[in-house]
Order: sequence, then structure tokens, then C-alpha cells
Amino acid sequence: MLLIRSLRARLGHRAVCASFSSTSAAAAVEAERTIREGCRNDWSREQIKSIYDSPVLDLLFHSAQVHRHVHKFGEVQQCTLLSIKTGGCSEDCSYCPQSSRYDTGLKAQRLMSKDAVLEAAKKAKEAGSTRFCMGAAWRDTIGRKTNFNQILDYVKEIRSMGMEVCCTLGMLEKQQALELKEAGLTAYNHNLDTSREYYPNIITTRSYDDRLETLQHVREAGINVCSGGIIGLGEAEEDRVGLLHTLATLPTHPESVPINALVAVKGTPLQDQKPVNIWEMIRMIATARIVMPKAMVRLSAGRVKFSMPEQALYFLAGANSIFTGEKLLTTPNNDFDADQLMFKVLGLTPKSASFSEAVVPETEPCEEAISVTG
Ligand code: SAM
Ligand code: DTB
Ligand code: SF4
Repeated sequence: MLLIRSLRARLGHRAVCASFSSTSAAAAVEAERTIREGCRNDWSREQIKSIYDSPVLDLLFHSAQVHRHVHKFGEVQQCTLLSIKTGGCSEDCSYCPQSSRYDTGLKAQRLMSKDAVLEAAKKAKEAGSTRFCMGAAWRDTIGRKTNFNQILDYVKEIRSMGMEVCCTLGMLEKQQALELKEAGLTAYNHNLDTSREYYPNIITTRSYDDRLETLQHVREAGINVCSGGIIGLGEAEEDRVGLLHTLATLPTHPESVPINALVAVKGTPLQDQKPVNIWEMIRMIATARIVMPKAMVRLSAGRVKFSMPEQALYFLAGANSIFTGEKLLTTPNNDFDADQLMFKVLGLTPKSASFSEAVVPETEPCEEAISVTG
């Protein structure tokens, strides 16, 4: 305060305010604009970078304001993952324990039976989860008609249990997206993973544009889009900004944005990456919250490594969805009792399932009702 007063005396009020705002105002200015004007998809990369680079406590404070304005603060969606077809994948995603190119000790399995999948969904529901997400280690679903039809049946059954249903099966054609919609699928997860520029360092077997095309098929079928990425792959901060920029400038923002912290699995090319820290997570979550205010921001892989106080700051920054259950796809997740305790200590409330119709294309960016979850 004394410093500000003496600066004011020497430089005048205006000059001091201007210099303070130029260093710390980006998060404040953009968050205020988001609160005033709602969603926009005309972000420049520089704008997103300036939010991301704001002093971390400023960024946290202003993303929390946006979060409180748009969402029921403290309400957290619980999703459960099940790997219905594990391992043996042809792709070379360098983070992934399920790629057949890396020796991670994982045994490839066939598609899980209906009974086993429905049993897992029932258990997840009983444990308080409202969304069930089935993952398959496939490049795409082309030429897998029998398995795909089985999955359509799983989707129908799980939906009829009163749960939201999500799938992540690799690249999708338009027709397959329509069939999944018809079966009652709530959301489809397909991550961009990183920036367009860094992407070729991580995956060579399919392109960034292939991924965007799948997202377009999902959107056009009227299924909610779930798309985010991973931090800790060795990318620069500029790449994290690039990922957020691509997502936030899609014609319609994804309804959910998973933020994964790399789980460095032994045997993968990224096994020795240094762990992501709390400040990197806060910057990523808070920036996502300001630029895509209505999205569910999902604290995804890597959560098991963060303490309860760290997770508390992520919820404050704008995360409002988690994966619960003892396993993600192939790696361990947080303990059920630890999550129960966290909800109690932090005063979090579970979000109930939502079955409002998904956004149809050609609406204004982010025009969906807030009750629609992604
Ligand atoms: N095969 C499908 C695909 O690639 O779209 C679906 C499953 S894939 C495992 C789903 C996502 O999980 C990936 O896009 C990636 O973002 C995330 N993921 C996989 N392995 C991970 C790891 N070791 N750490 C963090 N996220 C990971
Ligand atoms: C997402 O973004 N993260 C989840 C879900 N979508 C499919 C997957 C995380 C996988 C972590 C590594 C594993 O357990 O195999
Ligand atoms: Fe296969 Fe998906 Fe893993 Fe890539 S991320 S190797 S496509 S399972």
C-alpha cells in the first residue's frame, strides 16, 4: 500500500493504475468480459496466452468468479470409466500403455461381455456415479461391425439404468455417430491431446485433422462433445495455450473438457517425463474455465497424485467433474473412501444425471442450456 502511495505521488494515479493493469489484468479483463457477454469462439491465441500467463493467484481468483457465475459452485459430476476392450492397439500414441508398440506388460483382451459391462455400470451407479464411460483401445471402429453393434446394445442398456453414457472408441464415421446417438449416447470422448504443432511429436499414426473430423461427426450427430488433452508430455506452455485455443475456437465449445496430467507408464516413450505440478494444473484449468465458461472441466488422469488441498484449488479454479472408481482405463485411480472424505471435507455436492437434448449444430457457440452436461 505504502509502495503504491509513494508511486502515485511520484508518477500520478493513472500511470500507476495502467502499469498495474498491464501486468495483472488479462485474467480479470477477460473473465469480466466472459461474465458479461457469455461464450465466444473468436479468441485469439494471444488473448488466451495472456490469460494463461496472468499471475497465478489473479488467474485463480478470476476463474473462480466465472465458475461461480455460470455453474453451481461446489457441484461435481462423478464419471466412471471402464476399459471394455483393453490393449493391443495399433496406434503409436506415446503416452499410452495400450499401444501394442510398447512393452508395458499389459495383456490385450477381447471386448468385455454384456453381463460384465452391465455389472460394472450397476456398481458405479451404486457408488454415486452418474455417467458411465466405456473406452476401447482402437484406432477406429471401421470393420468392427459385430463389436460395434454389441456396444450399441451396452449403450442402450446403461442409458435405461438412468445413467449418462459416454464412449471413447477412437475415430468415428458420421454414420457410426448417428447410430450411437440413436442408441442413447450422451457424449463421445475424443481428445486433441495437445497443440497442432506439438502433436506430431506424440502421435504419428493419425493426424490432428482426423481428430477434428471425428469431433465434427459427433457434433453433427447431436451427441455432446468431450474433448481435452494431456499436460506433461514435454510440451511447452505455448502448446497448452494452443490446445485451449483450438478447443475454444471450435464452432461450438465442447460440453466437457478433460484435463489429464500424464500418467507416465513404464515401457512407454514418455515413462521418464517429470510430473505435472499444482501451478501448471491451476493455469490449465483456470484458463479453460475462462475461455469455455459453460464446459464441464474434468480433472482426469493423474488425479491420484494430487493431495486433497491441491484438488481443492482445482475445484476453486473451475474443475467440476472427476473420474471416480478404483481404476481409470488401465491405471489406478483415487480410492473410493478418500473421494467420499474429500466431498465431505470440501463441501462438494454430487451432480445428478442430465438428459436434456444435446446441442444441435448451427447454434451460437455455447448456446446450450447450462443444465446440459458434456
Ligand atoms: N483409443 C481411443 C482414443 O485414443 O481416442 C480411446 C481411449 S484413449 C486411452 C483416451 C484418452 O486417454 C487419450 O486420448 C488420452 O488423452 C488419454 N490417456 C491415455 N493414456 C494416458 C496417460 N498415460 N496419461 C494421461 N492421459 C492418457
Ligand atoms: C480422458 O480424457 N481421460 C480418460 C478418458 N478420457 C477416457 C482416460 C485416462 C487414461 C489414463 C491411462 C489409463 O488408465 O490407461
Ligand atoms: Fe490406441 Fe487410444 Fe491408446 Fe492411442 S490412446 S494407443 S488410439 S488406445
